[in-house]
Amino acid sequence: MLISQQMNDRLNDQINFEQYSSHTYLAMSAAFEKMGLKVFADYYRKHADEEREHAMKMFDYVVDAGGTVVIKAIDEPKGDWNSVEKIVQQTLEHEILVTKRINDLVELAEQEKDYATRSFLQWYVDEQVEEVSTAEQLLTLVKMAGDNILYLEHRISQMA
Ligand code: OFO
Repeated sequence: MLISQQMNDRLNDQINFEQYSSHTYLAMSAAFEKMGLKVFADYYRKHADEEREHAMKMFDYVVDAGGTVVIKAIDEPKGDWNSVEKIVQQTLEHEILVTKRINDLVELAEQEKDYATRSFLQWYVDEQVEEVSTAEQLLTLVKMAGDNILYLEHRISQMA
């Protein structure tokens, strides 16, 4: 096995967290469907699919590194599903949390001189820059739109 048992366990935790991210964005998508904001709903649904891809990319890496993938229960997403601004604010906070988790994994890889995992994780480091930036932009737009949230849907479709 190319990776330590500790790294294997932490990657399994992150696979679970990426799936939790997917679950969370799917819950948000459902909330937007309920509000009749179809473009927001589609955008979040696509984001949910991307999070599942992040989980599967890590799944494949653990397999390739000779580790063992362990699939665990996914927590139920929680949030205020009635407010567009609160959902987008939660998205930003979630992506900041994911960034911290990826950075912690990078730190462990460097401590263990595990350069294969360090290299693998760079994709996630770069992805998080984009995800945090997109969530920040979205939150700014939502705050500016105020009650005119429907006008934002066209802009969101361009960001997707
Ligand atoms: Fe997996 O990038 Fe967002 O959370």
